[in-house]
Amino acid sequence: MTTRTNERTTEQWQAADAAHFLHPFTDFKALAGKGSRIITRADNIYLWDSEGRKVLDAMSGLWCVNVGYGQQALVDAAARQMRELPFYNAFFQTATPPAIELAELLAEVTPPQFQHVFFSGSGSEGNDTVVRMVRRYWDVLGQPQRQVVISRQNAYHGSTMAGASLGGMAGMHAQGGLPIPGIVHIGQPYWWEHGRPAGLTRDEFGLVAAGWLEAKILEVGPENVAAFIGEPVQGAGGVIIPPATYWPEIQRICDRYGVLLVSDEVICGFGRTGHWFGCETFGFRPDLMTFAKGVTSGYVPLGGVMVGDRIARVLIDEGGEFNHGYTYSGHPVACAVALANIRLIQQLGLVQHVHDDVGPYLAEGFAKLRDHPLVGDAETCGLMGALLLTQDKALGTPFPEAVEIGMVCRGHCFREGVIMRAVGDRMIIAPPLVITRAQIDEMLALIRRCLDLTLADAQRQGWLR
Ligand code: PXG
Repeated sequence: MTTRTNERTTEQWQAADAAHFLHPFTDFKALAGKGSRIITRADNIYLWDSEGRKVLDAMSGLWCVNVGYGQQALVDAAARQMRELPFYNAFFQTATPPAIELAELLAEVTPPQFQHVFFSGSGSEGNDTVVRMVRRYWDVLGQPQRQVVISRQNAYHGSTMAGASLGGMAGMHAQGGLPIPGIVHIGQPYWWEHGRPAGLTRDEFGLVAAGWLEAKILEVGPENVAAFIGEPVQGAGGVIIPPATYWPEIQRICDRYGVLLVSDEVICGFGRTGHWFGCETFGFRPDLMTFAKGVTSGYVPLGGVMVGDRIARVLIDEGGEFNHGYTYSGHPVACAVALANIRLIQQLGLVQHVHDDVGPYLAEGFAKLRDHPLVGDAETCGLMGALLLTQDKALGTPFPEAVEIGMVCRGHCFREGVIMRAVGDRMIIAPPLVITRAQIDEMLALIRRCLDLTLADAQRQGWLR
């Protein structure tokens, strides 16, 4: 196979990278001093870097390569569509076959209230569409003052102005004068942060955390609240899996005040949690669903919003022109790849594979990591998992922030050939859905080895209690 690996040396790639490429969420100067790792090819659940080192990708790229790397059906779909019709827009009363067929297939695989889709190029753009759409909905219904969208601290909804505002990342809000007006936040349903210190069981805490939504609706005034948005499981926030009581109570509160419910399924969608969509795993019925990532398994960019009947009927029957859209809304190549990807998920039975086989198998393996001296908690939902690293396992004491224990562990992962993300003191994974039991064993052995190396560092540095 010809690859780009040998076109330049690693040093040459790194020098050109440092000279010209500003990476997302990166300290530019620090990276330029250190040099990027250059990833040159991939197959199945493995990556190779420019030094020829093999790495097990336990993060599916960036939570997106659900069908794994190297799927020929997706490559063929892109090549065929590029030859036949690489681009045409959907603005001026036109459409292309792949976009129509994908809309039809999405209506089939999503929950029954979804019969319509609005396409974007990414998850961030999808969430911008959500804000425009919920405000438009209330406007058409003669309640233009219903503008406020309620979100949560430590949520991630993207990096555009609306996406970053909806998100609850303090570091993002600190740059660029965010959030924009009309977006407010409540606490996250993270038991370790709020529930455990208050002496609540997880299920008790789920109801308390959902109650924060009701309190915020009453504070803002129900007549001013357009929607509530949340990720079924917070991904970038550190795989925060809410108590089972949380989402049904959120649903009840939204219903009570007529507030629209938006599920951001950018990470949880397309099989990640063991159902097609996270809202099915947690038992709620959203009015809108944002998607991206897994819709194409990341092979090409595509995002969008599934529009539930409650909203679609108003916008279609009474809305007139909706002044919103992107050049790449319904991009034919992206839609062709998404079609091939979703059909492959169906053919391989990947949702069932996660639900019945590798999801429970990962849960079992993760539970065994609880015996490790550094691991205070180990949780999974489908093929998402998080290990909480604690200083004192018995007491669940966190490490002081200055220790940056997650970054220490991530460094070991990098060197040992497994990609995990560190979010504070949570080590998280979301491997491709095609992963096998044997590969889960391989991944867990690598993770345990990295935990051991981190423990040795902690003992040497006197970080343990
Ligand atoms: N919603 C959710 C729930 C996401 O996870 C977006 C929206 C934005 O999608 P786009 O396609 O605009 O990036 C995301 C993206 C991380 C990380 O560090 C997570 C994301 C993006 C970048 C980094 O875990 N999720």
